[in-house]
Amino acid sequence: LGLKPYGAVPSRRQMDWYRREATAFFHFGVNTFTDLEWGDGTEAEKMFNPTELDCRQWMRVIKQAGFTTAILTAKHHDGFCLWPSEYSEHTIAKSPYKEGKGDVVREFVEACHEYGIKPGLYLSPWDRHSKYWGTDAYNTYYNNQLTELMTQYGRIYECWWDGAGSTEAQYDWGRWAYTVRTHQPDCIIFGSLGATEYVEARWVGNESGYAGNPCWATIDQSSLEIENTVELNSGKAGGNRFIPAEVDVSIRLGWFYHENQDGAVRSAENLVKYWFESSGRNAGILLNFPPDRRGLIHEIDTKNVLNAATILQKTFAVNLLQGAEVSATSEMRPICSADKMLLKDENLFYAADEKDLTPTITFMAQEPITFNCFVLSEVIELGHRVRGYRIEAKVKDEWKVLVDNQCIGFRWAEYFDTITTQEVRIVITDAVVAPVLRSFGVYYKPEVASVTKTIDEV
Ligand code: IPT
Repeated sequence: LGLKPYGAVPSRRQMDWYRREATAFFHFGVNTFTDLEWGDGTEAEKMFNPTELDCRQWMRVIKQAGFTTAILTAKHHDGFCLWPSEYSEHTIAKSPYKEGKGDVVREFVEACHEYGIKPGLYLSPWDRHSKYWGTDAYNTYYNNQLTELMTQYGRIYECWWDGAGSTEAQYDWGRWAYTVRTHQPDCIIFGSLGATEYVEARWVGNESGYAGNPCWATIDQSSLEIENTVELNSGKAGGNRFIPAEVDVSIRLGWFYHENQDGAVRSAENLVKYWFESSGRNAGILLNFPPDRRGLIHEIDTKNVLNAATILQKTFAVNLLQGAEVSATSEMRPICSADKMLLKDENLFYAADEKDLTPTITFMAQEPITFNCFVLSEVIELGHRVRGYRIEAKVKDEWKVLVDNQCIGFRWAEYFDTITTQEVRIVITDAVVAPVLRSFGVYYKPEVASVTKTIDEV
């Protein structure tokens, strides 16, 4: 076809990461029992004692809510290890849980496998317990723990390097990245600060649950290095690295469970908004569920996330443009004709004529349709090519602008006031090379209130 990639493009691992779509985060450890967010490392191991721990319950909930991947805090900043690390005395082996024979990392990974969820692990670089932290010996200590996690628990899909507490630290990131790469060919590295040379997914610059508009997957290496939160949020068109954003946020106020935050759980409505502002903005979902002192996802969290998932499933069940007549001001016929955008097969897509940077693609539905959101995808494997576009609907013979945007990427989705029309078009207003678009759909998102009553308390 002669379609050449433009600029920085995703790796095979990053495409797998995009396609995994939604990852659940589990913050669990001594903080769950001390009611803290950041333990200082002096917590007694005997504090850790979940009474009904069941990682399978976690998996049932997230699976039903449409997640494909899950990440567990194997060790948070307090240094307490949820697995019996050979290299530390501050571990689950000294806790009353299963009389010191427990291994939550193992339980987690086994539950993942049982439910077809891909496991990932968080191992905090900042360690407030280890006497080695802040010295060169810590590089070996951390590397040993990382090696345990990367070699004893099967295939791991994401390694999460939290930058918190590590601004001044001098770590041997290259050695740690080498450990991940050697043992885990499918493992994406999330990270920041000194690790930027090795990271494949970036922080989105906030913990409030939204990517920027735009949110380019490209960004400059220099912005990553200084952790420029504005650029982390929006990326940079033409940036020299392809490092897509991951939107980590908690379903509750805190990352860890606190009973007094049972009233501060994101509502289904809020979670739907989160989907649009992360997954719908060319970024990854990383939604945290803090297991409680029983070791279970709390009932309120379960109910809200399942209600949100139901809304999203209902919304995207039918593309209202199915069966529409598609035309474009230019198209690479026959292989990349514009009608390919309505086919589910991701190997079929639309490409504008090589010389046409500003095509318009028009969709004429068989009858008037009523919708309030759209989803548009670029063939991101070929790079961010589009730099500006509008979505318009014909109303009473006039084209009405629904959205006027810059970025598409793996997926761009947005909702707006409900509109009824028979004709919709995508007007590409700016591109650096001829646009290549994978799919387009318009949908009707029901009110959250319409489903909340149909789901029983779990
Ligand atoms: C913040 C870190 O500074 C950043 O590097 C990244 O790890 C981020 O957390 C992940 O959410 S620290 C937080 C208190 C904002």
